Amino acid sequence: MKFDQALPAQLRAAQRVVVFTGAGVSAESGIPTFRDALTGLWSRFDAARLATPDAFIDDPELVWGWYEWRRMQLLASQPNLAHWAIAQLAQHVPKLTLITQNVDDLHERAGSTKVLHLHGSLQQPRCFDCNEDYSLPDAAPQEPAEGRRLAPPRCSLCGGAVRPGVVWFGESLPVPVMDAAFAAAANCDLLLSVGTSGVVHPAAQIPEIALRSGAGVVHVNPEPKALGIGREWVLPGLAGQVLPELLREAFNTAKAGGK
Ligand code: BV8
Ligand code: ZN
Repeated sequence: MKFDQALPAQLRAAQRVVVFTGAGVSAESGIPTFRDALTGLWSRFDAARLATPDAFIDDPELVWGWYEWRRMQLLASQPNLAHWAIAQLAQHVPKLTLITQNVDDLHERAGSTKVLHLHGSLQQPRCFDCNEDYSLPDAAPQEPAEGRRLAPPRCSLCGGAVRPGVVWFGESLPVPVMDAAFAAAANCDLLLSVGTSGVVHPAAQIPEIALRSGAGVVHVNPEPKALGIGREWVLPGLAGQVLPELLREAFNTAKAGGK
């Protein structure tokens, strides 16, 4: 891919870089995105119905089974070249803040640290009633026998049902994480928005916050959508191809990470 020459220079000169990722950054690891028409969870399940507190109250076994199935998929997947490139970028810029909407741990497994998880994580289940943390067994969850149903474990403190440690629709994002993410977006020189459809709020406001504070924003997506405000670059393509190439152009890096 040929980049507009100003972009690698902008990345080299940037003092404070934010990388903001969505489900698309994990797509090349085999994790279906929410809205991908072919494989997206949205089409296979009614994710909007399952990713809510009411669905869990209604049918805890269906919801817990779905999340354990997703966690099992995650245990069987690896970070892809996009995750490795983002972890490598942190070595080349003075300050990098990584904000993700994803509930997987692929950024951490590629070496990124202090990841701001706006929508929580599959790795941190807790009691639905008293919020007591629950530590997951090391072994992969068994594929639920009849399709996706699985009884959630019970809380050791109060006996309540254990729920996934994610932010469901209608639930507030963790305020300290959201504040840190919004502040980083408002104070950066350059924001890379990677693999997000920009549909879910309030996370979707992050690229606009960066643009309105004078930062440049780079959209990396096979179907990129510019916001039409301020300095934007639109890089149509897969994150696992575009990001390593951008780093090579900007910092003359070798192929990042991976086996
Ligand atoms: C809240 C955890 C208030 C669960 C998730 C304002 C306007 C409109 C609606 C609202 C609004 N404010 C609030 C709402 C309601 C709602 C909302 O946004 N609804 C949407 C659907 C309209 N928001 C909420 O409910 C939020 N809470 O506002 O609470 C409040 C305040 C105080 C007190 C109480 C309440 C909570 C939202 C969090 C929901 N939880 N995840 C789970 O994972 O099961 S969101 C879920 O969607 C995932 O986290 C996912 O990451 C996220 C966003 O989607 P994307 O990441 O963008 O993924 P998507 O599939 O959409 O797109 C993938 C993209 O990748 C595509 O563009 C594709 O082209 C691209 N791609 C594909 N392959 C690649 C690629 N890109 C690069 N490389 C590739 N290889
Ligand atoms: Zn409890």
